[in-house]
Amino acid sequence: MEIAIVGLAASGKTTVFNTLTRGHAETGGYGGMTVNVGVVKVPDPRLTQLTELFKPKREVPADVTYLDLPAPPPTDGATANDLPADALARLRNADALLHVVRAFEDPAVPHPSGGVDPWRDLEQLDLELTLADLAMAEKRLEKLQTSGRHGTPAEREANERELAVLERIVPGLTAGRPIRDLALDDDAAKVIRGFRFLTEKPVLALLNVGEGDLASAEAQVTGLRERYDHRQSMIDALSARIEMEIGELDDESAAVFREELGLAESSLDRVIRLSYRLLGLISFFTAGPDETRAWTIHDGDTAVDAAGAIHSDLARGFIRAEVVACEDLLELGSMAEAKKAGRLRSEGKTYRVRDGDVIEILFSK
Ligand SMILES: Nc1nc2c(ncn2[C@@H]2O[C@H](COP(=O)(O)OP(=O)(O)O)[C@@H](O)[C@H]2O)c(=O)[nH]1
Ligand SMILES: [Mg+2]
Repeated sequence: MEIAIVGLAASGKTTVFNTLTRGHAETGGYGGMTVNVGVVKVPDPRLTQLTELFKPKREVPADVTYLDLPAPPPTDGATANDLPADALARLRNADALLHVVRAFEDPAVPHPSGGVDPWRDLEQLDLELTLADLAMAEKRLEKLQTSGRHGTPAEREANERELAVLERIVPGLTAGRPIRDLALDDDAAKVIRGFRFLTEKPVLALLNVGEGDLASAEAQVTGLRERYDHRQSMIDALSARIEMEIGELDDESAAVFREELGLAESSLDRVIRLSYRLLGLISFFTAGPDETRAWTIHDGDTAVDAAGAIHSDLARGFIRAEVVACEDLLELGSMAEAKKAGRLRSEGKTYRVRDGDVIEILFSK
């Protein structure tokens, strides 16, 4: 899973990136045009408990990659298209966008557009993303309209299908509507998958609130949620400055500090949890003497999909899956005990995997 951190200049993108990755990328300034990349292990207490039970040689958590992309210089009319080509390509490849929105006041960090106004900033960046998609969609649409009737019958048919989807998307984008709001069905989504449109990606907007404004953050979030009525979109808040400081403490001091501030969980845990929900992802586990491991699949995926996430050979030669819920296994203490208690189930190809299943795939080579 790859999540791109986007936002206007000086919104706190790099600070959020450092918080999530416990990194030390340079903040302030436009950071040149470098792209920061950080891989974060997904914290999961269930995996930790499985590891305590199985005492394997290694533990392999799921991971998430965060990208911190440079904002184009805040000149009038700069758009996402003004990103360097490699940064734009990485942005297009991301599975979701983490949109950092500035809500903190700090005279030492002037806001590029004057005063702090989260709603204006949220809309402004969305507009840039919409324009970037529109430019691409219109160009392709024109091309198809002029030369789409050439080629083999199969090519013409594919062009017709693409044309039909683009003809829906372009008016939407022109009216400022992100592609994800169109709720395209699977077939339509497949036709345009290659474009990697930016406004098709799920968005987690993170309000970066001031150190002293944590108490009022919830009200701000509620207000924005009401206005930002897009599909596959979530709004949350954090104080990136505080989270970065907490990240530099040892675990015990961090817990004390968190308690004092009334912060229930680390922003890393929270952002990851919300990202999973946003993307409709779940985890299943494999466990044995060699390793315990968390795997990421989509909610709705079947036992064969899970096998395929591990290795394509397992999907190809799939016989059946032995499945036990993680809580049952932890409670009963071993696979053998789970079996005795009738909690270990044999499931076929079409079994819909549940979050937290511990799975062993039986397959023929
Ligand atoms: N007071 C305050 N300053 C912040 C906060 N988050 C970021 N900053 C500062 O704002 C400036 C820009 O932050 P940076 O992360 O580089 O923003 P970016 O341009 O979006 O990557 C830096 O000087 C940060 O220290 C915050 O929550 N509170
Ligand atoms: Mg930055």
